[in-house]
Amino acid sequence: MSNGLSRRRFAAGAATIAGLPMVGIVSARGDTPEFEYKLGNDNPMTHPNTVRQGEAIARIFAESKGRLKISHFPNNQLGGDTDMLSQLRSGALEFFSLSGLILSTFVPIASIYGIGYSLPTYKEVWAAMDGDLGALIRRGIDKSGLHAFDKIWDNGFRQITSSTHPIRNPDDLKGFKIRVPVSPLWTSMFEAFGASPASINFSEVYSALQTKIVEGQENPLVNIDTAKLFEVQKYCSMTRHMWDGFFMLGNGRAWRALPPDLQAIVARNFDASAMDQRADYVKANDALRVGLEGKGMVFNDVEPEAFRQTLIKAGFYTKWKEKYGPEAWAVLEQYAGKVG
Ligand code: X2X
Repeated sequence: MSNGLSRRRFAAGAATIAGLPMVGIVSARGDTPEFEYKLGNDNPMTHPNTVRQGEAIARIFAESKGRLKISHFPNNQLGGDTDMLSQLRSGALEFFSLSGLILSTFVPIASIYGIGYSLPTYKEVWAAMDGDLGALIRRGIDKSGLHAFDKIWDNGFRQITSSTHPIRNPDDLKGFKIRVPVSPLWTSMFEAFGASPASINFSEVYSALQTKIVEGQENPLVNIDTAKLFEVQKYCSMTRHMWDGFFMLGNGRAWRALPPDLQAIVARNFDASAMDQRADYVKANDALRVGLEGKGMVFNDVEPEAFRQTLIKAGFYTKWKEKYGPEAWAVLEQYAGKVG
C-alpha cells in the first residue's frame, strides 16, 4: 500500500474488522497497531448501524495508517445492552452505540428526547439533537465519564407490534403484556398507558415473543424487519409514540488515551457514518410497511391524540417534567412546543 500501510497488515486488519475473530496482527515488518479497540452494538448484520459502522471502522483503520484497529462486534455478540453498557463503563469495551433511554439508567438526562409524543417529525428531531437538546445530553454523558460523539444515529419512530390483537386505541393497551427495553422511561410510559411492560434486552426479544412471555413489543420498522420480528408478530399499529436514537459512545479513559490526530479521525468518520445511516433509516422505514405486509404483517393506523391524552391523564408528563427539572424541560419544549 503506498500510504505506508503494508498490504498484509491492511488485509489482516480489514479481515478482523469484518468481525472475524480477533487475532494478534503482526505485519511483515513486525509492527502492530498502536491501539486495538472494540465496537459493540445490538443490531443485526444487515441493519444500517452495522453496515455504516463497518464502513467507518475501515476508513479509520486506513486513515490512521493502521495505527488504530477497531474490531466490530454487532448483534449482541458481546452480550445484551446492559452487559455492554457495564463493559463500556469498565473499559472492557471502548465504543458502543446505545439508545439514550437505556443509557439513562446511568445518565438520567439521556432519555429526555424520548418523552412520548414530544418531537413529532424529523425536522424537530434533528433540530433538537443537533442543537441545544443534544448538547445538553452530551454534557451529561461527558460528566458521567463516558464520551459521546456529536452526531446521534437514528433509531426511528417507534410502532407497536402484537401477536394477539391490533392496537387501535389506548384501551387496547390495558393489561397488554409488552416488552420494553431496560429503561425507566419506557416502563413508565407503558404503565401510564395501563399496559404490563416487561424490561427485556433486545437480544432476548425474539424468543420472548416466540414463547409468548410477552404479546408484543415496540420498535421502528427497520428493527422489526432486520430482527425478523415479523416471524413472531402478526399486527403492527402505527402509534409513532416516540422517536429514539443511538448515541455513539466511548469509554472516557480509552478516548483520552488516543492522541488528538486519531481522535479527529475517529470523530469525523463516526459522525459521517451517522449522517449516512440517518438517510438509510428514512428510506428503509418509508419502504418497509409494504415490505412487512408482504411478509404477512397486518398494519393499522391510529389517532395519536387519544394516546397523548391518556399520558396526560395518567400524569406522565408532570412526573417526567419533575424528574428532568424545568430547565431541561424548557430545552425540550424549545423544539417540541408545549409538551403534555
Ligand atoms: O432494544 C430495542 O428495542 C432497540 C433495538 O430499539 C434499542 O436498541 C433501543
